[in-house]
Amino acid sequence: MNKPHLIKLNKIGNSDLGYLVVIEESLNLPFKIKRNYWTISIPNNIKRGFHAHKKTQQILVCLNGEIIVETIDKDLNKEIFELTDPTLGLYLPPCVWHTMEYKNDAIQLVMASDLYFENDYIRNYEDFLNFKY
Ligand code: T46
Repeated sequence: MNKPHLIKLNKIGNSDLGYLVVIEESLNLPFKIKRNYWTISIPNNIKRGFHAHKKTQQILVCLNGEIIVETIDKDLNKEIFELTDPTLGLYLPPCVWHTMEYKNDAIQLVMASDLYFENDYIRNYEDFLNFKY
């Protein structure tokens, strides 16, 4: 599905010992991971993002706190995802304008299909609207 959507991740364990959450290519990941990154120490209510990617696909997981992700796809459909559950991954296909708002000591883990190339970013909204995918 080439739209932003939530993927339920496998949670293994029990309340006595705690849980382990798995994301694995053959099970629930629609691409091969080439890069992981995470954000830390983000002050409350800060918004980041404001860009789209030309090719990179990503899965975003909120490990702690809350992350409100606003997405706008190429058809200009807008969606809001309120991430508080670390067993959910938000799949972001290419060419989705996204903005993240961080709350309550949010920790974000991202798995990406490509290495970091600044050239893959569309950081200007007008350029996003004009980009031919
Ligand atoms: C995204 C959202 C969810 C690197 O040097 N290597 C990297 O792998 C990344 C991800 C970033 N950077 C540099 C580029 C900038 O100079 O780190 C700086 C901050 O990046 P940016 O302003 O793009 O950060 P966010 O939080 O707005 O966006 C990040 C990712 O960059 C982006 O791909 O989709 O998180």
